[in-house]
Order: sequence, then C-alpha cells, then structure tokens
Amino acid sequence: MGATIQLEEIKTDWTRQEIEEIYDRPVLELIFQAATIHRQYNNSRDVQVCTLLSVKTGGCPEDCAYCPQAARYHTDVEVHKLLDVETVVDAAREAKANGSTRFCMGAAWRKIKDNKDFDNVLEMVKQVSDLDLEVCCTMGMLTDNQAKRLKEAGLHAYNHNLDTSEEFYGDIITTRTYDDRLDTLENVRKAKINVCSGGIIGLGESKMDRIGMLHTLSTLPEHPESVPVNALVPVEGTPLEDQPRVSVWDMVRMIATARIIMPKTKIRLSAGRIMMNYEEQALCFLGGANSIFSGEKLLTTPNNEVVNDREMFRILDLNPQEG
Ligand code: SAM
Ligand code: DTB
Ligand code: SF4
Repeated sequence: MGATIQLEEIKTDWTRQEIEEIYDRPVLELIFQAATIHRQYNNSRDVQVCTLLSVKTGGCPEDCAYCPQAARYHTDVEVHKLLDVETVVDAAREAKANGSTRFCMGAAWRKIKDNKDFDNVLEMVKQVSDLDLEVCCTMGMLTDNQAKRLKEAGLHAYNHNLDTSEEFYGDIITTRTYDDRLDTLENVRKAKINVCSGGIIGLGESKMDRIGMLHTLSTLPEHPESVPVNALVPVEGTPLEDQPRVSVWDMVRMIATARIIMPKTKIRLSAGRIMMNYEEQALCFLGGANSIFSGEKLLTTPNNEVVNDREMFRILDLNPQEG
C-alpha cells in the first residue's frame, strides 16, 4: 500500500499563543515548515498573477494613515471619478492577454452607495467576468443587499482588509471601526462571494499586532480564500511617509505563518514587492506565497516591471496559474 499523507483538518480555533509560537520559530525552520505544508495542500509551482485597476481614484473621506487616496492628505495622486465601463473592460482584456487570471477593481470610497456609479460597477463586474477572469472588487463597506447584487453580476471575490490588529486599528484609522470591517466581511460571506482580507506591515505596529491580525483572520468561521500581505509603501504627504522600510524577514515570517495557519488560502505577496529583489521574493514563494499583482501600477503606486516578473518566473520555474 502506498503511503498517503494525512492532511490535517483546516483549523479555525487557533490561539494567539499558538500563532506567536509559529511566528517566532527560527526563520529557516519556519520557512521549511511553511514550504512543507504548502506542498501538501497546493501545487507549489503555481503562482496566480492578478491585475489591479483603480477605477475611482483619490478624494476618499476616510483617514487611513497609510493611504495616498485620502482627501485630507496632500499627495501627488490625481483624483479621478469612476472610469467608464468600456475603459475598464478594455483594461481587463489587456490584463488577460498579459497572463492575468484575476482582475481587481479598486475604488477610493468609504462605502458603496446605491447610485448610478454602483450600477456602472455592476456592469463592469458582469462584462469582466464574461471575459472568464476572476473578478474582485475593493470599494469600501457594503451592505448585504449590495453584496447580493454584486454576486448576481458575477463577482468572484471582495477585498476588504483588516490591515492590522483590533488594538492598533484606532492608531491608523479613526473614521471607521474594526467591527465595521468585520460586518462587511460577513456580508460578503453571506452572499457567497469569496473573501479577500489581509493587512499591511510596517505601520509601526508591534509583533503582537501582526499576530492579532492573523488570529482574527484565521479564526473567522471560514478562512478567507485570499489573504494579501502588504508591506507599507510610504507615500509622501501621508502621516506614515517616514516609516522605515519593512524587513524582508518580517514579510517572510508573516507569509509563512499565514501559510501554516491557513494552508489552503491564496497568500498574496502584494504591495511592497517593488522594494524586493528576485532572491527576496523567492523566499516569500518558498514560505508559501502563491500570488502576485502584476502591472506597472498597483492602484496608485508603482509596481515591478512586467518583463522582470516574467524573467523571475522563468528563473524560479514558476507557472502563472490558470484561472
Ligand atoms: N477604499 C477601499 C478600502 O479601504 O477598503 C478599497 C481601496 S484601499 C486602497 C485597499 C487596500 O490597499 C487598503 O485596505 C490597504 O490595505 C492597501 N493600501 C493602501 N495604501 C497602501 C500603502 N501605501 N501601502 C500598502 N498598502 C496600502
Ligand atoms: C491589497 O491588499 N493590496 C492591493 C489590493 N489589496 C487592492 C493594493 C494595495 C495598494 C497599494 C497602494 C497603492 O498603489 O495605492
Ligand atoms: Fe479610502 Fe480605502 Fe484609502 Fe482608506 S484605504 S483612505 S478607505 S481608499
């Protein structure tokens, strides 16, 4: 009889202590364990390539201390009202031609409102999903009815980040609460839309804040299907403009810990990749990251060159993952 690997059940009752113990392991042991678990649950050579498009840029009423799109900070971001449907669908077609299997549309809104803009967003979702792309939106808070309408239009996933721990949240954002965030995630889940929720490191948080965020994510009734791990991209004009660069080792620890506690989730090496060379990114893939954002821009900040990403995939023998 051939040996079968016994997969452990997906666990949603992690304690903070258990997560801290994992996060604190000697870094090479941590990477090795995450790499092992990754191989039990996923094809470790598959990396999903996603494209982001800011469909409505800047002028946001919220005060997220990291964000170049908050109206109250003076940044170089060019404010733009909602793009028209055709422009967005053309961009999605191009993203697909360049190898992306997921297209994420971002809007600098506090919440979705039931107006003409939302009707247009529903049409964008419908037409982009007709291209056979996974469609994701990140547009702030939403109600259960809005989630239902997005689902009917073909939305695959909704991104809504917790960003950090509940305890540190108020130091970063004062215009909404952690519970508001969790309510939206629940509305997304109820509508049977996949949940994408992660956070940012490098905001000035402590190690326990990072663990607290991973704890909240991994003890939701169901793990998010997708967890983006962002390193702060400090933007001039925001309160966090002078934050020091996040250590790659911290990024790897976050990714590897997320991989171990949420083994089936897509862990996305997201913002901050522009500051990393191939070797550093390779450590993140080894530690279980299995998705990147591709394209010259994230939402408003620069991202890695597409030709470099292609070269990196070739060198590391990674396969852009089919839809
Ligand atoms: N307004 C919506 C919201 O806040 O949910 C959607 C767009 S918002 C720009 C999406 C996410 O981008 C934020 O939750 C945050 O995690 C991330 N983000 C924004 N600015 C960033 C920065 N400077 N560095 C890293 N991540 C950033
Ligand atoms: C996420 O967690 N990271 C992506 C996506 N979700 C929207 C983008 C982060 C945006 C970084 C700052 C910018 O480009 O404006
Ligand atoms: Fe607005 Fe989202 Fe930026 Fe916060 S992160 S200021 S909600 S666009």
